[in-house]
Amino acid sequence: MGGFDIIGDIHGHHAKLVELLRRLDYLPGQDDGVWRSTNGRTAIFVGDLIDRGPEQRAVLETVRGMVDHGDALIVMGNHEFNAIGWATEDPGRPGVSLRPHTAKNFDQHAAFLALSDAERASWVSWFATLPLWIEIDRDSGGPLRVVHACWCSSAVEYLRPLLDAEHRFTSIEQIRLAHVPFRVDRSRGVALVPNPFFEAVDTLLKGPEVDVHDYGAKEFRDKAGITRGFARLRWWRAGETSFDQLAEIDPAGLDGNGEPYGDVVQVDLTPHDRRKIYADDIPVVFGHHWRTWSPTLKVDFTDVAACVDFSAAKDGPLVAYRFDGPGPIDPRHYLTADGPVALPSSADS
Ligand SMILES: [Mn+2]
Repeated sequence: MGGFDIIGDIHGHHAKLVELLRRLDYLPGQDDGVWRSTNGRTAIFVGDLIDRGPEQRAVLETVRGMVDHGDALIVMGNHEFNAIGWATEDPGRPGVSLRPHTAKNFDQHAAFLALSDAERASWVSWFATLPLWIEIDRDSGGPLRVVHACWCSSAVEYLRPLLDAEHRFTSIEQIRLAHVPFRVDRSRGVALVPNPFFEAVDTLLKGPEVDVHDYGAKEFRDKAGITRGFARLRWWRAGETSFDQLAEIDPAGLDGNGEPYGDVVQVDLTPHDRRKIYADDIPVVFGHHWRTWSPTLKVDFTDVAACVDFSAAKDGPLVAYRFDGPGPIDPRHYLTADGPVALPSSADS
């Protein structure tokens, strides 16, 4: 009895969600249609319900029904955060949204924008009430931490006293602050200084990045063909120290000139960037990072950290991690609609 089923980034793929819920022994209520566990378990969604996939409304209705009836918890993903910014006028700049309505931002958000204005407004006001992280203590079946992209203790502790007791934004002003990378430091005249509120929210919802130039590494092209000088950091890979192991750059991809990238430089992370690597012993489950099924030790999970985003937005499976209390992360607790992980060692025995 009890326990938590932590479900990865859905991105509008309702068919995958329904298949996975059935595999997890959840069934829709005969009276209300709300999906709930037949074993007394609780689902936890890591965010990114929307964008990309074909069934935005169905995903939102299924998940919200579960959350409203106490059958699921959810944290905010960067796509929910971006939806809030797209739809919210900057209080200081009438007519201008917090998130710019650029072509690139439109393309990323197009599937959700296909819903009517009134419907979107209703979903966006729900998004604004979602917590930025969840902590479950030992008495409630933990310890367990859930966050969309990255658990960074300094970011969490910076935000904790500013957010409400459930780690949610408290005002439009906070949502505005979370969109402003720099602020004016009046004590220094017109100097623009980094805004720590933006940085903390950005780290939790989008993950930390490293500047490739700090390591003498080449810029690279991402999946969308955009040249990037900052690489996502595989912050969960505790014990690794080298840039090539920790920076998310595909050696089989292209560099900034469109040439094959080749080997990524092997040089130790700077002390500044090393502080972004998870060093706690409390289990953390997260999404966002477009892993490739099936889960691999030290690549997709460690003893204390488990990613559940295996690219359901594209061709990958929607994945759950079944958390049953203390103990190291166990790959046999990963599950897709097709079943549990096929482990080479257990297949032989
Ligand atoms: Mn994400």
